[in-house]
Amino acid sequence: MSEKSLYTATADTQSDNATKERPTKTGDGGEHHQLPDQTRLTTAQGIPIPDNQNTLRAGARGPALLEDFHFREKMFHFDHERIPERVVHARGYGAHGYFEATEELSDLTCAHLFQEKGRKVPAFVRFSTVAGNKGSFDLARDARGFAVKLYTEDGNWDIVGNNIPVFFIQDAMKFPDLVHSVKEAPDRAFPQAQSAHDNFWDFISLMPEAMHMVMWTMSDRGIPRSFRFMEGFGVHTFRFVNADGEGQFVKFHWKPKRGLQSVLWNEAVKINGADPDFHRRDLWNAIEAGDLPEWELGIQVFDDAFADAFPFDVLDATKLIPEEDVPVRIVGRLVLDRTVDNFFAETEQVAFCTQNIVPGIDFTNDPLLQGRNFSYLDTQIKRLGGPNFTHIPINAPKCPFHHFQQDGHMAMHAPKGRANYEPNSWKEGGPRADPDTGFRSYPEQVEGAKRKARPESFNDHYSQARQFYQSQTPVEQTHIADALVFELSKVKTPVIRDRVVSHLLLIDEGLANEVANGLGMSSMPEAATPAKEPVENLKPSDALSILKNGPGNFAGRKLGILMTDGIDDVLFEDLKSAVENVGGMVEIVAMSVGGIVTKDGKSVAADEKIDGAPSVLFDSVAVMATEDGAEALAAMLPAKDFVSDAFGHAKFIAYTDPAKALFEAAGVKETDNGMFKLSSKGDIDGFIAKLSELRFWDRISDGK
Ligand code: HDE
Repeated sequence: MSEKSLYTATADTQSDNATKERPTKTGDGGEHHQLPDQTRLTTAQGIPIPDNQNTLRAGARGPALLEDFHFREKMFHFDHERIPERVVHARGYGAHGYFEATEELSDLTCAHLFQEKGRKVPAFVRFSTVAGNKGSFDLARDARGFAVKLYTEDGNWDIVGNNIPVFFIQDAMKFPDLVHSVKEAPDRAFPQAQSAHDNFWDFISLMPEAMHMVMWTMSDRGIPRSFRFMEGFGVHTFRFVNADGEGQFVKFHWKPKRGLQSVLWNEAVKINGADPDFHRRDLWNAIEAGDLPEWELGIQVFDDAFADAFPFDVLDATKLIPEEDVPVRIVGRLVLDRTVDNFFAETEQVAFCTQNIVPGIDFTNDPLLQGRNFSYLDTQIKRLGGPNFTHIPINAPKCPFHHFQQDGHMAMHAPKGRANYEPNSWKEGGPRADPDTGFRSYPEQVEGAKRKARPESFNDHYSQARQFYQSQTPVEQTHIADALVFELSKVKTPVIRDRVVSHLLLIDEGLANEVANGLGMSSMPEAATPAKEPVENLKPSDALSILKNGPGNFAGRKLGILMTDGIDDVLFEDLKSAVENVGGMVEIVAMSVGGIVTKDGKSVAADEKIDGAPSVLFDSVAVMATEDGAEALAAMLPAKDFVSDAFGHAKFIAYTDPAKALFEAAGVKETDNGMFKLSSKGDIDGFIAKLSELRFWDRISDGK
């Protein structure tokens, strides 16, 4: 084969991108097209590339030549594409948006963005799981990161929070141990993205301070339906500082506009198989569809007198302040309105640092927060390769900034002139510190003996865990017990299970009994010895329950309609528009992705083939089938799973009468009040009205 024919054949067999390649001068009188700059493929040095398919060789079948600078540059760059993933929160998903102050707060803080109602600043948010690696699945039972970067006019303010308001540990010293214990074991490198294993529970059972957060992660908060339907919390107590230098304590809350919602554990397990990207896809699709995710910013503000009287230490990140004690005041809103252009450049390279605060905000002495202030800056140097990560557009402030920092790896801002120190006496001498507007720390008095110690005020590890458990609905309490039984059943060492139950006895005896029974324990271990006797009488707090804070509507949720050929056009159109009218989305599932043909002969394309869209991906389902259609579906396992799972997961279900054959084949013999036969517009209205409750819990009275 001649060199020329080999070249042509290869170029012709390329995929889309490559076939766009134009013929180039081949030295045999072939055409030479000069492409416009933006479409001409070049090396990173800008040198035009004639052929992106073949290495430079000595003869078509000869050895590759080292002088092929194009090949070497391309491969060198590819070899270096990965940067270290985050040690924790490796799997995450981000989006752009804005924050708008809905209150003026100048009495509380001099933070620029709160000086005027309506002030807006750009924002970038990254949600994440904690334990899993970058390629792990979305529905792990885990806390979720909720990290917000606000590009204010006084610099970047990062609120690096979670969807759970308390943390496992009280002192940053224990963080590496906590994370080692929950991540895959170092010898076997599994299990991935889960806490259901010996190492985690071994550590936790030896760290009673973790019990409160364990209640949260074992609750439905650990398996959110979507990032859009979860709360965010700053966790630590921070300070607001006003222009007169007066300080108040503050805790930050993000409240989702669409209300709270979680999935069931049995769904989570199946979603991870059906769509490991369930959460990121959900966020992307919602923004692309214009259904913009939104949260309100709430603050709990309190003074030293409250802090002194509160039964727990406000510097202890394993405790929260119930909303009933200090109401949450809504002062702003966060809207996500733009997906990223490039995942790596934005979501992967974004560098959140708890130390990024602005004038008007300050830290407190929470020992967890103080440790984080070191860790985040330190980790960015490793991850992003040097001290100039603030030059990356996603991390750069959007307000003016001037300093004398210079050089280093990948420096992008080259200062001009000779003044690179201060003070100097040059005419163009550069920026100077401003005592009036510069960041000032709250002038807190500090004293004490230098020692490694935990204050006694951090000693009660069980009271708020109990309060959390007792604030849940019976369905939610059952989920917590089930989650504990599931996780501890994966623990192979009986003494670890015993130790966990010995702590549960101090939280709630009923819960401890349920878990012990679920584990088949022959005898109850003795209760653990608490560092401090728990308080029995904390009032339950409704704000801690998801089910008590549901959306009350179906907006932003998804109905999956499993359809067959020959269905009634009017009924289908009515159902679809009824869901859309309440702000919901509809996805069509059929036996083939080509879709179906209605009774009137109209083609309806499917979004998914039945095998790829189990009912766990939807908030509610409908089955619209003819007799023949139902018979065909009844012979398909994924279709039977579709309905039996929807039924088992307490979903509201609509169906056309002939579809009953499918339900029967799937073992759903009886209909109940959560199932709606559709034959008229009135039936549809009844179904839609019920959807606002999201689930028909009565169907699974034991909550499983
Ligand atoms: Fe983090 N945490 N953390 N963390 N954390 C990181 O920073 C750390 C803690 C949180 O989307 C790391 O850039 C220490 C609490 C979020 O990029 C690292 C301690 C809370 C994210 C780190 C904590 C968080 C991180 C890993 C104990 C909730 C993801 C890579 C003192 C309030 C941010 C990175 C993103 C990420 C350290 C505890 C939330 C290693 C030492 C408490 C949302 O710096």
